[in-house]
Amino acid sequence: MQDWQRSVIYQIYPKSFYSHGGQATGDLLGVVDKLDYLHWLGVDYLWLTPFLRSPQRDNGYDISDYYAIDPSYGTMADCELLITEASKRGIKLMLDIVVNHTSIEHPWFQAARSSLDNPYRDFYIWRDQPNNWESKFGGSAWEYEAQTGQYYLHLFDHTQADLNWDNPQVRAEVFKMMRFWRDKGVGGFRLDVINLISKPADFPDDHTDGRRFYTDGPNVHRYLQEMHREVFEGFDLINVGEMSSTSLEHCVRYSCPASRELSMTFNFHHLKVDYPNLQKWVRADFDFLELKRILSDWQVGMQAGDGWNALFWCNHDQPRVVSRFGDDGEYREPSAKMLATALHFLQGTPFVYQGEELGMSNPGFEHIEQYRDVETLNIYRLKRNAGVSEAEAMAPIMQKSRDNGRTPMQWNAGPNAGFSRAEPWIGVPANAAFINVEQQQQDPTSVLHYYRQLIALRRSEALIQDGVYRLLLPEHPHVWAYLREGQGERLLVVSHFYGGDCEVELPEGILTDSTKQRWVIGNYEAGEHRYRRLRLRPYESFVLHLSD
Ligand code: TEU
Repeated sequence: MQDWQRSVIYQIYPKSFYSHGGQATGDLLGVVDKLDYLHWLGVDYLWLTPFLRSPQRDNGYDISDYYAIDPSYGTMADCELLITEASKRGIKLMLDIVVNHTSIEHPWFQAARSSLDNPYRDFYIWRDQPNNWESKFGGSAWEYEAQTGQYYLHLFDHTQADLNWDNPQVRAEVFKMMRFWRDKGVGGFRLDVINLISKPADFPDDHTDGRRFYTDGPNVHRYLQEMHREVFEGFDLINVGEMSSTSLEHCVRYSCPASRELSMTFNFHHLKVDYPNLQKWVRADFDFLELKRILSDWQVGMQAGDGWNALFWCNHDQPRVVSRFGDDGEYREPSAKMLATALHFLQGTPFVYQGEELGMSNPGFEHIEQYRDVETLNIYRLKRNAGVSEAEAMAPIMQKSRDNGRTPMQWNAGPNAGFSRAEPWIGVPANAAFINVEQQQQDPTSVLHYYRQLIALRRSEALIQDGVYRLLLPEHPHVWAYLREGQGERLLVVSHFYGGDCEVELPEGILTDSTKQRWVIGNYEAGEHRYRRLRLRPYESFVLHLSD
């Protein structure tokens, strides 16, 4: 195991983290202000979502200058200060690299769109006729450019034009830019939708939205190996690829050390268990057995192939996990802790998304005017134009909008949750009055203290890194139980995913009279478990270290 494999990464959405300048949006100096908090929490890396120059149509995932800080976030000097101050506390910064596409305001696109023979024309993907692929944000994936009479590809918003990675000049520019940031002292990169960069040459029509043709596309592994040689080789960097609609086989290839591509991969299969027939914009309960099956398959498959998982419940594109797979009412605290336990004992690198460590919940915004996200607004407009009623359009948005995870970090019970002196760019949930950092730091039984313990355990319990994963009771409809096994010892992790009481019977041989037990962590009081038959309370979760 390498040292980084014991680390925990904290994700910051700077727009909603902390405003040093007292603005509507957060800034880089705001992150500097909170470094002592992050150090106290114990995290090793900070992944900041994009803060480079951008028209902010997709909150920074639409970059118009890879070498400049967006003025709303501060200056290059602020960024350098952040890197230095973080490093004094043993924390490294991970930069979010968005190179599947640029903003259409990027000078490359501005040049490209100006004429058919401009040298930058081939930096993007142009066709005389569009195929029938759909944008991930709704509508066609092609936009017509009247000036040159062709369509350009955009897998996301029409202001995010896809780069043409088959052009060696594009790759050279991307690698040059990454070396620039590497040399500034960042500790790694998070690569946005990096498995979508290689498109098939013939752009075939599809009977669905087209993703099967460009996901894990024809040259993607070759391009990532090239990136590894050109940027990572010989440097102490960790790199996580965001893999959209990917497969286990590809993720093993992206992340196993022998491939020389990336350190680890994010995938989203476990976060589609509330998408009936893969449809996001339908309100639905989650399928617990499917959740357990998917996470288990990935544990087993990545272990077998020497791959490495990025582990996460939350990010800036997802609703809050306590509202999603837990209970954000009566059992908010135990369910937030249970979900954390279930995830943090898996093999891989856990990511904690700002506010998750407090058990922050979805804000429950009922009106479209409260939403800011381009995807949400696009979907709302498409649905309403198609005649869907207001109530029907809003129901899935309230459950699934990306804005659920983008409300300001709740620092204290004061005005604007202590996020800024000014009114924030997006609403603050009313529960900031009792769910906030200040209150939870003072309470040793809080969700926050629990996360702090989990983060520390990753360094002290070796089995978390290399124990062999074994799923127990695969068919149990309410409990996820697993082992992480080593020589003569194992961790037993039991998590009850529902309110109410429940009984489970562990398979024979796991808890015997001669088994030595050590309590590791749990969300109710510490205790021994002498019997195979367990009675679990609402959302109860615990971990025991067992040895022969
Ligand atoms: O997201 C990629 C992605 O596919 C999603 O998780 C996306 O939000 C979802 O499909 C929408 O239903 C990344 C970024 O994390 C996201 O914020 C950006 O909007 C997107 O890429 C485009 O850069």
